[in-house]
Amino acid sequence: MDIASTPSNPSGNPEMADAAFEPHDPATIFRKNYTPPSWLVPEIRLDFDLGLELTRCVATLTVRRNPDGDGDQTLHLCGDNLAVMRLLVDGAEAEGWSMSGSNLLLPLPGASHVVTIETQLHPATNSQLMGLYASGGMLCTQCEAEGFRRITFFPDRPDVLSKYTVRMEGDAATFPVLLSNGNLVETGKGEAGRHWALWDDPWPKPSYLFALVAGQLVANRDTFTTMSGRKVDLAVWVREGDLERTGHAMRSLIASMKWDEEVFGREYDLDQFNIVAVSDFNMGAMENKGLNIFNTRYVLADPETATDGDYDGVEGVVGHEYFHNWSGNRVTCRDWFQLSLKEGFTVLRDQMFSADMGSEPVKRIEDVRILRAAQFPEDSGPLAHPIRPDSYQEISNFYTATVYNKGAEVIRMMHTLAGPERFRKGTDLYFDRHDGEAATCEDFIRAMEDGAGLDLAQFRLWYEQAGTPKVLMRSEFDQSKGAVTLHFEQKVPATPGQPVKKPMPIPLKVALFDRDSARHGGERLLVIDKDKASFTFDGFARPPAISVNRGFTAPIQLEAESHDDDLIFLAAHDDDAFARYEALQQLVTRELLGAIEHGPDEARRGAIVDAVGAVLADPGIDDLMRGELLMLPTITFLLELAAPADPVALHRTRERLKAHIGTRLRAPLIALHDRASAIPYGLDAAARGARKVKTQALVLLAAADPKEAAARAEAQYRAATNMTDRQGALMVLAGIDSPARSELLADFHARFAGNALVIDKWFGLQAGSLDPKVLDTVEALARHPDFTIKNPNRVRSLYMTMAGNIAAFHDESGRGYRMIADLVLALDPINAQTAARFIPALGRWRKIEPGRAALMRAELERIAAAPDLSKDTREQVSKSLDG
Ligand code: B3K
Ligand code: ZN
Repeated sequence: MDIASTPSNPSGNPEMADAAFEPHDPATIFRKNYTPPSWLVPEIRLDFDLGLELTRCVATLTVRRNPDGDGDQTLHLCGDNLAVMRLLVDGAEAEGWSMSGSNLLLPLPGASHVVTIETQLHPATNSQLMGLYASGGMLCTQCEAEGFRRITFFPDRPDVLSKYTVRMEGDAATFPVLLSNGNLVETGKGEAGRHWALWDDPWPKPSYLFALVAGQLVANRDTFTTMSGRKVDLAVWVREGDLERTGHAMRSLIASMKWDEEVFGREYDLDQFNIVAVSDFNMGAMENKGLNIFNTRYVLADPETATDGDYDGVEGVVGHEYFHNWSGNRVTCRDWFQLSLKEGFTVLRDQMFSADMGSEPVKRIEDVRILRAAQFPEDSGPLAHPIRPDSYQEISNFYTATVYNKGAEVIRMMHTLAGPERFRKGTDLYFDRHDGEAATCEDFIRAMEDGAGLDLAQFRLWYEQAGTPKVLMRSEFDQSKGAVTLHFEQKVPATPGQPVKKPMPIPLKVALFDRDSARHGGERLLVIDKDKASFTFDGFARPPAISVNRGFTAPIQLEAESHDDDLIFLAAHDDDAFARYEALQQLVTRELLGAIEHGPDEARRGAIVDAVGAVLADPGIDDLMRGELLMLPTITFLLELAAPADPVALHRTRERLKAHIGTRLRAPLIALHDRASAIPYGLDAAARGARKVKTQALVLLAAADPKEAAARAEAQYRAATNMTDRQGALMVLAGIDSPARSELLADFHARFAGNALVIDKWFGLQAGSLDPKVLDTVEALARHPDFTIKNPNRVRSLYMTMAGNIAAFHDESGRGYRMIADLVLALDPINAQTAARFIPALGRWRKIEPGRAALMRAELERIAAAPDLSKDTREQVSKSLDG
């Protein structure tokens, strides 16, 4: 049977869908089954005797029966990979306790007790990087979501909030710096070269926000005085030698603290704020209270080793983690189904922050590009889930683009509906009402209703329903009345477990342009809240050009019945920068999807060349925006519209269009490259924009004339004073067969030997290249002495980059799929969280033509057949096969 034409989701078979989502599988946890904890832990003291090989932990829990609980006399303590070394209740040997799987059950007679638990940890062999682990000779922790249970037995759920006191003791030479959450209270010297530190965090917090760091670190220190006059000591801790690369992170932190005061009225609440950079880390960073732990990638930056994109990443992630201090820490989540409460909201906050720090329209375009490339495919695939999921097997699999980025879009729609002032009233009320609590998405919605004065009854569907709504729009012009009517129709697609959907409220900003004056009579906000809706506007002598979803007010797929002329007009004249970008993207999308079916449309290609030519020539467009306008839509986005399709054919069609543009616009592209190359390095928008267009020009020129572009890229590389220019040049060169390619790749490696983040780039440049031999290269790189499967950054730089390289991953032989499956099987026992992140690439098989889809499925089945798969990978694989 044609595999790609089997039902792509349970909509074809609702009975099966129901069966799959009922609570038969004991491993599945359901949102509807939430019950409050039976026991609370108002206070916990942790005493650590630190060692890389062996750390001893004594946890002293003050436990109290929860008056709102179910009265269960047994204290349920989660554990993972832990043995009980000692267990006391109120100072005496505990009795009657038992293990249930890896969890500890302790019956307690009274209403409050003190429970003491001793555990032993082995940080050096903790390759999962969850709980307490060793990284480069230091000790650090990662507890979200369920890592604290790898440190001690505890009710490891976000609605149990405790005040933490932490005492750490260890060898002073191995661990000169001892950090934990809150404020440092006391330090002292022990015997035999040991020392200790006592930390106290006055703010009750869930266990996922606990953190500890011990090691040889140096700090970039500064201070920040909050709006009420509290002086906060700031420190960014890194390994010696990295100190000079911490300035941008510190500046970003100070800017974030100030911005959150000004825009959201949020003030910091401790005397200290510490950031620590760690090179072995499963994700970007972690918002532990007062002690953020970061992947080095989002801390270290200097012009020589970090690109402008890296600088933006540091600023955005530093902001994101800092903003969690309120949206996540002061108000936390009741359970993990509410994850988007903190993540969606915090992503929106970091997006607004970055927009304010740089260019608002450019930031919006970047955010929408990420949404379309990462979230839309997720929402239309087997792993689709609402921003507030109903069930999960492994919560680590739900740190997704849906929960984060679509979650941000949903709150952004509230912002659009309310306007900035009323939105702020809503957030103020939310923070006031729920400060110190573990809240739900419903709490947030209610605060928005009460504070911002919105009616969100139907809007709640955005939290419940998965799937990207499709909105069809056509217009009708009545000459006699001079009126135009816009007809909208919305369809929310079926997704696994949700075969039938209800219409949602979709806010669309719209403007109607008079074609002669290129003006419109004001932007309007339309809300489409039924299956079908029509809106009439009069006062038009002839049909206006219609600009819809300006600023991308709703996260939808819009299919507008429009002529190329409309898009050409809007690409040239729309006064909303996003809409202008969007019109050009749509024109290109139309051309690419048409070309794959029946060859290029000469008239449309001509119009695209003219539009791009205008973008190159227009002095009213700044270079940062120009760089965006020069990028063609991604293949992942096109696959959403064309599926099931041959991705390599799409890729080639896209390359041909790039070549066509590069050929026709050779002279202005060369002029642009020359102009931009003359602008000296700086971090200002003009200089950054120049670097952006420099590489975009090279990309188009390389598609047209690789030989000529190789010479230009080589010159750019050799003249480079910074990583943006160097990486851009090498990125282009890596796809062109020329003697300079190997020479400069070798130069790059030698120049940055020992700098892990730059060596990651070196792997990525090769794994992402347009070179037809890229799979041979990846295989060879996996044997390179610098490659290690134990470091997530390195694994991602080689394999995630390859999985995103369309021509390589979708190689007709299936070799790309096989390499990813081999990686998953090798990585799963070492680092399950990182391994599971590779499954969605193979899980997209339904979007791919039948031949390749069968090969992708076969690899998923090979993974599924492996014994002892982690819960993480097992959930993703089985859903990808069945969902
Ligand atoms: N809250 C963390 C993510 C933790 C992921 C655990 N698997 C980072 C962030 O979103 O800020
Ligand atoms: Zn976050």
